[in-house]
Amino acid sequence: MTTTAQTIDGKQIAKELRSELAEEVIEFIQNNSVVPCLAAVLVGEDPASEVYVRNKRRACEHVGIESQLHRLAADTSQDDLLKRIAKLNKDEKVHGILVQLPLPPQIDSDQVLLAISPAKDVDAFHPMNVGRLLQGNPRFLPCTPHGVLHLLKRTGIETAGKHAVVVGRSDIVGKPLAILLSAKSPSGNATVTLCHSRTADLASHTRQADILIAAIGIPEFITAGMVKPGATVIDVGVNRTDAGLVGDVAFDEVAQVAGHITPVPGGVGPMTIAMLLLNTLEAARALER
Ligand code: L34
Repeated sequence: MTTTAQTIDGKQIAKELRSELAEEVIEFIQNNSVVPCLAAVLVGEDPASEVYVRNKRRACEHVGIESQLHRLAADTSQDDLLKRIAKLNKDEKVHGILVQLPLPPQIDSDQVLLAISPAKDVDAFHPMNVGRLLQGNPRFLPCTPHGVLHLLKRTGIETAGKHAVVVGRSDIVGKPLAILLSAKSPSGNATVTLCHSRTADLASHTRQADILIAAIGIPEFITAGMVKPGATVIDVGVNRTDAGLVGDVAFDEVAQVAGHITPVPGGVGPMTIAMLLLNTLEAARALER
């Protein structure tokens, strides 16, 4: 017997979120006579980063958030990048700062993320914001993990008491998602298994998942045999291949087994961007208070 999973439409959910945010932005501007402003810093010309930053700026425009693009050459020195960040930290017009990753090899990313004012750190990558998240008192939720939680919520998928299996332990997705899903909070309370490249017998873990999160960056890595029938499968992968953009999940076959599944594109990606807008508005609210 084959079933077909319900596709979770991240593009549509992000759109709904943006129209809610647009109203909140109008209200914010009326109350504060200030327009929320995001400064995006793009170093070099990574083609994927170009696309993501363009999508982020377009989304800002849609909801009435101002955006600045700070373009720096691929051979920019660490010092020059840190100087630019220091300037943005001081600029009262700027509420959110985003330094698009990955950065070129001559740059020490940890030092860069450490230099961003935590109050403007709308990615929530600064160690202080990571620490607050770990301790259950987040200032901002990191955009991609928050986007995933929001997709689950809007789809009516309960996390409490469920077994969530996260595949991938990156600082920007897997690690924070594992923390959020296991947190004592309405979007958490799941039992979490965090798997990675050194996990033995990975499929034995993924097959236990009520909620399976694929965030390893390997095209179509999760196959039908790794999925429990009826599971919710969230695909965080955005892999650029000769065949185009593909996720970490073999969509067609997994959709025959899963209960719910996110597509790539049109799943988690648009949600990441919607959450960035939310964080920028939150940053503006906190800074203008
Ligand atoms: N600092 N660096 C920083 N913050 C982030 O939150 C990110 N990330 C990741 C890469 N580096 C970062 C993103 O923004 C990944 N990411 C991201 C953002 C948007 C999309 C995908 C990844 C996105 O818009 N995805 C579309 C397809 C776009 C395309 O055609 O490539 C989608 O529908 O999935």
